Amino acid sequence: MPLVHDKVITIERHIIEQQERSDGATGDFSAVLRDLTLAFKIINREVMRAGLVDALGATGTRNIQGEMVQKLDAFADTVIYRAMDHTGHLCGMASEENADILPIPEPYKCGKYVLLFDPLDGSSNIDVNVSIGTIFSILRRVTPEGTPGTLKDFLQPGYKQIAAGYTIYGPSTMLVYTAGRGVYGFTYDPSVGEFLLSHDDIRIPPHGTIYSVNEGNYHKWDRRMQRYIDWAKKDIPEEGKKAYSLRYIGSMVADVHRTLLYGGVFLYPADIKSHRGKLRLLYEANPMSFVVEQAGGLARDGGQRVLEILPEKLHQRTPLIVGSPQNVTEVERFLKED
Ligand code: AHM
Ligand code: MG
Repeated sequence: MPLVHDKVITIERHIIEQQERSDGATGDFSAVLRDLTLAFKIINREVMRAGLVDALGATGTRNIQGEMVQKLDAFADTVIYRAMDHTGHLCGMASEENADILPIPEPYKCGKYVLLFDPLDGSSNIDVNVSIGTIFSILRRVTPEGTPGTLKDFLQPGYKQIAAGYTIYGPSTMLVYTAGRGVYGFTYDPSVGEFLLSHDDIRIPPHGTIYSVNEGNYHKWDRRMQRYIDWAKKDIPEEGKKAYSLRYIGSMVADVHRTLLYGGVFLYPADIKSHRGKLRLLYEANPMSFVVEQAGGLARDGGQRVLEILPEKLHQRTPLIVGSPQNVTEVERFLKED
C-alpha cells in the first residue's frame, strides 16, 4: 500500500495531533475515538473470519425496525457497547439495533459525550461476502454533566456532531472520520494491528458520472425523481452530457465511500411506501452527511440540508441525496420542477 506521508501515521497519533490543534481540548474526546478503534478492530477480526466459523446467518430475532438481526450485527452491537460503557467519557449510547437509549451501567462514571452507531450497516450483504460497515456519530451532551444522558442529548441536529465516520470491512478494512477539520482515511494493517493514514484530507470530486440508487423502487418514486433518473441515463450531446453509470452495492457505507472517492451521487429517496425513505437520520444519514460535507460535498433530504433536520425520534428516517456538490444540485433542480 503506498503511503501518502513520508512517515507512518497511526490513527492514534493522528487523533492526538488533531487534538493538539484545537483550543481547549482536554483529551476526553480523543479518548472516545481511540476506544472506538479498538471496537472496530475486534469487529473486523470477526467479519474477516466469519466464513470460517458459524457466525453468518440470522439470530432468529427481529430488531426495532422489524428486520431479522444477523449474528454479526448482534456481535458488533455488543462489542461497541462493551468497549465504550466503562470509559467515563460517554453518558449514554444509542444503536440502530436497540429501541431505547443504552445507559452507562453502574458503577461507571457518566461523561460529556453521547455515541450513536449503526453496528453493521448493510447486514443483508453479510452472507454473500459483500462489503459492510460500522457508522458512528459523537455529540456533546446538552444536559448537566455527571448525570445519565437523556433523549435530549441524542435528539440534536447533525450539524452539532463533533465527530463522525465509518469503518468499511471490504477487500481491505478502512476507517474514515471527520472531527470537523477535514476527512481522513486509514487502512487497517492486520500484520501490525493498526489503522494507518492512507487517505489524507479527502476531497470529493466536484462532479462525478456515477449515480447510486435502488432503481427497483423506480415505480414507487415521485415523478420528479423518476425524471432525474431518466435524465441521468441519457446521452445529451447538446449539453455535452454522457449517460451516467449506475453502481449500487446495497451497503450504504460502501456506496457512499465510493461516491466520496470517485464523485457522483448516492440517493435513497422517499417513495409511496416509505414516505420518509429508509435510512435512519441519527445512525446513518447524519454521520455520512457530516463526512461528505467535510470533504466538500452536499447532503440534502430533497428540501433541506440533512444536518439541519431537527430529530424528533431516535429511529427517525430521512430521504437522502448525498455526494458531489454539482450532482446533488442537479438532483435538486429536478425536484423543484413541476
Ligand atoms: P441496514 O442498516 O439494515 O443494513 O439497512 C441500511 C441499508 C443501507 O446500507 C443501504 O443503503 C440500504 O439499506 C439498502 O436498502 P435497499 O435494499 O432497499 O436498497
Ligand atoms: Mg444501517
